[in-house]
Amino acid sequence: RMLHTKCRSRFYPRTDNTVTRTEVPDEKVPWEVKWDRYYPTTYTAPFIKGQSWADPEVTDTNFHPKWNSIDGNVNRVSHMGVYKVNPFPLNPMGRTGLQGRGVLGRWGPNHAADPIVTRWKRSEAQEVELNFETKKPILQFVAIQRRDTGEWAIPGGMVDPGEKVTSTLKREFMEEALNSLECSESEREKSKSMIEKFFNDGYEVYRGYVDDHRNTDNAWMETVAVNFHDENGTSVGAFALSAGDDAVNVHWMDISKNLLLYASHNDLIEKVVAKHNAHW
Ligand code: RP5
Ligand code: MG
Ligand code: MG
Repeated sequence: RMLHTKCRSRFYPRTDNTVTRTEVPDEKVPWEVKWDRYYPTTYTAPFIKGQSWADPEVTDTNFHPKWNSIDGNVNRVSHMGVYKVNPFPLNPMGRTGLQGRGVLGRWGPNHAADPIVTRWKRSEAQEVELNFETKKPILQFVAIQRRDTGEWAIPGGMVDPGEKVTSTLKREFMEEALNSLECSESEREKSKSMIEKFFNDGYEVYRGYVDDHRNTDNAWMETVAVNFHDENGTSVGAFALSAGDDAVNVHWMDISKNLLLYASHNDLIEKVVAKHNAHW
């Protein structure tokens, strides 16, 4: 089992380094390993209080969540199997050094979707480029630079209550990589009809836990990552990209093992590379 690391960094995000995680050594990550004096700080960001996308406190007498279930519009089922609740949901990948929800809205799993849009890297003469050493074709994916951390990432986002993952994939790609929230009506129609067609043919590469720096002992990110590949580069591969919403930049990024992406996005990209037998 992979050990999460990004959610064991010293400072919790968006707290001006005022919220510190308890240092969790690798061997103490699993809950099964006894740690009697494990008393991490509890932190829930003040700005999530009362938000429509956020849960109330577990102690709120009006809050009756159905853990490990589809709870009305909210999916509280984990892709990782049944999680423990005592009385807070317990991170299935182990200790993170922080209790509470941090900046995450939901107790337990917070579901996201990641569209991994790929094409082959081509020369000006439109020939697929091979890597000099591996002699394998170079794959490119649509990467966005996140406003929050400045890191490059897959243009993913949270599944809205009641939303289908297939819709989240399209919506987030359109918002973050095609700037659908700010472009003209006619541009939006154009990209929408292209995306509707192109996103029909997806290949699911992963569903499960994400090692996200926002994770805590009681709230964590999970995703469904789907690859949409433009083999000839004539569909989305020929489309003008434009960063929007939480993205400050967007471009077709060459894929190799040297990538340093947000959260565990490197691992997701590696799965896509394996599927296409591309350069890594
Ligand atoms: C990651 O955070 C997921 O893999 C997804 O890419 C992203 C969703 O969160 P936001 O982009 O909405 O912040 O864990
Ligand atoms: Mg988004
Ligand atoms: Mg996003």
